[in-house]
Amino acid sequence: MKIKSAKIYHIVLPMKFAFVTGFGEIKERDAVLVRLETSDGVVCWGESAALAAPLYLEETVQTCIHILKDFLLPRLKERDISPEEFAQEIGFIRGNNLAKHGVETALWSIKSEMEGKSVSHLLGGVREGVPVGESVGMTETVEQLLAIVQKRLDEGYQRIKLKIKPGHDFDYVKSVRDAFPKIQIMVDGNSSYKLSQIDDLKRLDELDLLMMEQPLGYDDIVDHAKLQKEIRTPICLDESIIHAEDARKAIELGACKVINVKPGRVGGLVESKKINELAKKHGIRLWCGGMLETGIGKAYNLAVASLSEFSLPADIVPTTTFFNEDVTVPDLVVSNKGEIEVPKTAGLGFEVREDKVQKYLRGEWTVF
Ligand code: OSB
Ligand code: MG
Repeated sequence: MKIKSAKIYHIVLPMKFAFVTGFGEIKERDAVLVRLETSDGVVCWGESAALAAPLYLEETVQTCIHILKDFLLPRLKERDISPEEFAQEIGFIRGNNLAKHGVETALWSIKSEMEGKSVSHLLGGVREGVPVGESVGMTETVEQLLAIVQKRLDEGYQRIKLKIKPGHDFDYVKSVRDAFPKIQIMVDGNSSYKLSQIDDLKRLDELDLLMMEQPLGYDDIVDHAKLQKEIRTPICLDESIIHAEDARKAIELGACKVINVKPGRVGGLVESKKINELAKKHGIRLWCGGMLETGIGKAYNLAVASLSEFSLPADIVPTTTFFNEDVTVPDLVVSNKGEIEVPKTAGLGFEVREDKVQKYLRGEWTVF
């Protein structure tokens, strides 16, 4: 097997509604897709889940395209290379984790097709179904919020994540807690607070929250450790964990009790697996986050979420929650147990509809 062609597609999927967070709004979802084809005619896809603007991580759609086109994909030409070898080989390239993930994921599909085993199986996944929750963006009114939460609970989601920011927290979250006294609720601050606002965060302790995700600086672990000493609610880190070494340091410092592993943010499945090992050793709980990926990115997220320490509900939702249409079929389904099935077949586990890629296309590049 040799890789004989590498292409990049930039697509834009319209969203059903704006997703409002502490870092800003997402009104339409850009996606950067990687398509590799081997000498045996196997076609595999990966996704770099960058946003259009550097609001959540510093990478953007354009930086991803640049790194993919000029640094990562040219290395694959006429090569027979495993995802593990690739991850090792590009270790010298600093940052740009979302771009790296786009290539590594496509290589996992190739490996999976070659060996006839699912990506979850290759990673050592232990779960057939992944418990899932839903991330609810900020709404203008409490009535709108309660209606969405009710709808999501009816759809079977196991926990509700509420986006918060200073001035838009306690009353907002309390209204959901009062309306639904028994459900699992967590909050995500997306780095919109400072330690000096600790009193606002302490107040949330009385709402019996499952966890509080990344309230402080996007590159901070020191202040999160100080905060964790002052609050009962477990802190979950998202933005500040960009590789396994960060996770080790955060755990040592007591900066979190939970980690949201987004395979893209940590630069791939190899790194996600390292965090799984670390969490097992230190008794930290994990769950798989999401970045409003297309079905391509979600398929790999499901494989990661099947690893042993990913016991908490994942932010993995059917496409129809946020979008009208996706580039993959069939859509994910939330079972009556509140779980989404992990793909069991070799490859991505979903069909990529190239006609849909064309329908939403903004740009395409043939690297070789
Ligand atoms: O902080 O978890 C986040 C989406 C884009 C960027 C950051 C975040 C999110 C989400 C979406 O919360 C969760 C999902 O993909 O379902
Ligand atoms: Mg988050």
